[in-house]
Amino acid sequence: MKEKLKGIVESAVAQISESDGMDRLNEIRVSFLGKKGELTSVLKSMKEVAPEERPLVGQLVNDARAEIEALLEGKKAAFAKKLREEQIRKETIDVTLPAKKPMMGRPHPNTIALEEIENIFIGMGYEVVEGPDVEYDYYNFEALNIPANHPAKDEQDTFYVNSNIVLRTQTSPTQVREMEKGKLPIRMIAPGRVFRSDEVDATHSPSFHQVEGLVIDKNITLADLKGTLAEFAKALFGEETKVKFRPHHFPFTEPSAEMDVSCFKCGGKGCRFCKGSGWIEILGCGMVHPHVLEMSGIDPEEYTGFAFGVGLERVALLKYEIDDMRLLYENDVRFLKQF
Ligand code: 2U9
Repeated sequence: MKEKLKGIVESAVAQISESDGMDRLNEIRVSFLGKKGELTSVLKSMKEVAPEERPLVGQLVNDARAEIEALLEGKKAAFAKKLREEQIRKETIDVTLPAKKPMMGRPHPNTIALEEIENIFIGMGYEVVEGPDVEYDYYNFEALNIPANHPAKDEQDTFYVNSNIVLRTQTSPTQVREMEKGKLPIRMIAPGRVFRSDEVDATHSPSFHQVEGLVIDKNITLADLKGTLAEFAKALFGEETKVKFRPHHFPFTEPSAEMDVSCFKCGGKGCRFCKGSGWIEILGCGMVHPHVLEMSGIDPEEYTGFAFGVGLERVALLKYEIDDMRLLYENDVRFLKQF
């Protein structure tokens, strides 16, 4: 029996040392220590052993089992170590390889256009003032001479929070708040988001941006308005840019006008870009209505002023030759990374 056990252990030692992986090791475990394994069958044949020898044989079988188990465990640990070493070798990072370039953010075309406009006016001594997006009806309409029955006040055009509060439809309320402070003269621009209940298409959006301007001082005339806006157009579209003013109507300015710039693509000859006319409409403007000055506590006999408003998206679309306003809001990286 002793010899038989010795033979079993030797065979186990040989097989374990030759094993090539965990699967083979498990097969060996089953074949020696499993229910039908070689060592188990020795225990089963105990009844053939003389009773006085059984404790000794039992001990020998246990020793053999312990030895085989220890060998199996040792080999298992060796395999695990080898596996881990291979994994570490595979996962080693070559720090000398060039790094993956991170995606860099860049200014949105609206932001580029806004900064350009702001810098032009800052250069002329204007202050940049911001105001709230949510406004009282008074500041958005009444103080700007827009009467209760004006179509702009219709719910189809304006988002109402309640009967008294709106999402501003223009940035003019910022100027009204500035006038109310009573610190004159005023030379300011008011950039910001505005809201109108419009359907989305290539040229409309329910939320867009404006830059409005306001100058109030003694002896401000239409000549100041024209000179200032002509300089603005040259700075924005190039020194050779010409401007022309067409009479218009706004409730808050009198007289009012729209300003066109000569087409910066064809120089005014007429092309696809300016739809053959040689001119491109760029902004609205006018002399501040005396009633608007009065309502904010400014004496129209002593002070006069001019104001203007330009759509920021319109400038961005023109300057960067973008043909659909929706591109400015979709934030598709493939579009944005071109600027
Ligand atoms: C005060 C008095 C007058 C601001 C003005 C315009 C003309 C104008 C449009 C440009 C394109 C709106 O975004 S747009 O559709 N704006 O044409 N805005 S004068 O006049 C003011 C503002 C404040 C106290």
